Amino acid sequence: MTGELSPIDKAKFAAAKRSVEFIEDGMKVGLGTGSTAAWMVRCLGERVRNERLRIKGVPTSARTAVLARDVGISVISLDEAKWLDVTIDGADEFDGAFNLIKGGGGAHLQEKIVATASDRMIVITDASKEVETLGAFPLPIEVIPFGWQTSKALVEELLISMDVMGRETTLRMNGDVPFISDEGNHIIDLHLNRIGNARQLSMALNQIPGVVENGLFIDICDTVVIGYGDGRVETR
Ligand code: ABF
Repeated sequence: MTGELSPIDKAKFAAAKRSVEFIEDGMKVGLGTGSTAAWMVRCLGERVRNERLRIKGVPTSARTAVLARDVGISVISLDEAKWLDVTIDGADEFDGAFNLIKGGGGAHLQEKIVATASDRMIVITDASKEVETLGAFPLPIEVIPFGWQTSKALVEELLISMDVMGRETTLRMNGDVPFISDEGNHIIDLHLNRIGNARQLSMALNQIPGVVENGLFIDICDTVVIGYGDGRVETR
């Protein structure tokens, strides 16, 4: 399944492989998005095929849904599942309290809905994503296309009023056109450098008209599985 992998991919694979050991027969599982989560879906598919596990997967993006079906995982919607035993997903940054920045792949809206509807959330990651304070990775916010420039201006005003260090905001592009999420929205990336009070910022951002969801996951993740380039894995 792995062929010749770079150290970073070996680390992601190691974390992904370990994380699927948490899955038991009959579970309903949230399936994350991104390259680490894609390894997890492949590893889980292997267990489903080899052990005939009867699990149901709820994907957090169209691309994860395609991969999950390809590897033999039975896919249902969140509304069919209603509540999940566990969600396993990647992240862009995590801190010592397991708060996260997600959304570098533009899927944080579905990812947050699915993770929040789960008994537990396991994050799978390589060690480079651990930070003292969140914010070096640009914080994505998903905004509806209608009036997005007004929403962006309101976000900039908020950043000034909250005295956040970095205040640059950029519309995420896909080549020459704005990136469009699975929900048909745009993404604005906030280049903040350091987020002093992530909980407060998350709540304030979601109050702005047009903002659908931001990429801060506060008190949602309870377990982090960290992979290393030499194949070691640490679970916290
Ligand atoms: C998803 O994939 C995102 O929320 C996060 O942005 C990204 C992590 O990417 P990767 O696993 O490819 O490093 O989990």
